[in-house]
Amino acid sequence: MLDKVLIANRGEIALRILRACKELDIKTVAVHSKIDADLKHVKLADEAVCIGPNPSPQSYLNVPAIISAMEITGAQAVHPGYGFLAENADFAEQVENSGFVFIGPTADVIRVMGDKVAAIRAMKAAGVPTVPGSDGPLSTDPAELKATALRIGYPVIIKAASGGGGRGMRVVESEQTLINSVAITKTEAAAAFGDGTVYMEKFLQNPRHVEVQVLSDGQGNAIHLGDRDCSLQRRHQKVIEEAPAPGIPEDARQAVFESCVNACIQINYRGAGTFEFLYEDGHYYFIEMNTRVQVEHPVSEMITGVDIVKEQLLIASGRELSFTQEQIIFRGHSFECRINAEDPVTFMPQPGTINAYHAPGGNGVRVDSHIYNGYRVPPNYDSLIGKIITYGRDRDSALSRMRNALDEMVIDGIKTNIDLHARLVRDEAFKKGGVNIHYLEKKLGL
Ligand code: MV4
Repeated sequence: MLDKVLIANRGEIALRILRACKELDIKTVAVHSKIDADLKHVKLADEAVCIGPNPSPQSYLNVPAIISAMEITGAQAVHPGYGFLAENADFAEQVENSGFVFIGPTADVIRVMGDKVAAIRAMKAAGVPTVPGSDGPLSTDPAELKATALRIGYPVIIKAASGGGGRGMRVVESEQTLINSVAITKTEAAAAFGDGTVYMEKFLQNPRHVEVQVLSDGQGNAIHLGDRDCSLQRRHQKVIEEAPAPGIPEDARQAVFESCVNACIQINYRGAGTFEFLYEDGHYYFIEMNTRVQVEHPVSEMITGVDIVKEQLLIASGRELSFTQEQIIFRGHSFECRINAEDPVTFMPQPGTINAYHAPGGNGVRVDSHIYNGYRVPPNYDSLIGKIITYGRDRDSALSRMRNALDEMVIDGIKTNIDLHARLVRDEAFKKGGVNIHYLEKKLGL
């Protein structure tokens, strides 16, 4: 078993990782920027090291400082959380080359998944359903581009191979704008990612975002923890997630779960991972794989009873998976509302001091948050300050617990999106389930 883990993150996920380490009797090292010295997990960790000034490039993205902190404290492994260095293959490689354990997949698997063209190729080869597309990088030959788009059928979408998460994409409605759109997307991708490689897919007009959580030990064992629906989003920022994804025929779900598990075994995947799909008209289309723990992992934990972060630590310790697929029992329904420190009208981040905080509670209510009375939300990082997660034996009871939890929660001193959530959980279409990725932006009039 690992004996000391360095947590290379901040906020609620750093606290989540600290709690999992403590349950497993693993010692913890918190690393933090100057302004983050008062973070809850920093206070609770066995050791804490300030790794640099507030801007994340100089602290949470500062690879030499993090590896030095591992050396100084004698940590054996690093948990990257999400964001920051979590999907940086070069970081994973440097960690391993320095003789430490990166809690996640191998650097080469992270690299493959970071290249969307390579990721789609690998998944298609492993039997995961993909979007009809160019099946590789686009050439610059106009005739070839036109032929590819005609074969796929308009509208098509041009995506940057190094993009992902909504960055570096352009929809093309007809041949008229095709050549120009490819050229612009290539130029933008080269500037943004240092890689102008682009590919083409059929553009799906009204899909849902459905993702599959997997755990794989890199020793030939892989399981899935079912799916999550993350369609309720604004500008590629998820707002509410739920598990399981509602209203999908059971045979189609089970088939896609099986394809994800098979793919994990085929690529010898190690750790927790997420297969992202677009789901439209009864069909799944793989778009990306995330090689990290995700913000919304708790909803999968609630319906399976599996502690995903603990499993990450056990896998990194060299253990085989604690569960077989047959031992995973799916039960009930779970929602997660992401609580952000943001202006309710402009959605701009709203840093400031929390002068009163009352967390909701009761049966089936979980709050993952690092905030406390007097905590100052710094202006330097993401505006996520916590998550309310509810569980119920069915979707309606999980949702009614969420309505109560949102009404109970008080955060004074800063603006938050709690009122937006309170409205969304009362929205008739949302209550029915299965809204698509455009629903929230349309509702907000964007
Ligand atoms: C798409 C798509 C429609 N068709 N690909 C956006 C984020 C990135 N992960 C992929 N994205 C999309 N890819 C095809 N072929 C629509 C989106 C998309 C989207 C996807 C998931 C969640 C929210 C979204 C919002 C806008 C567009």
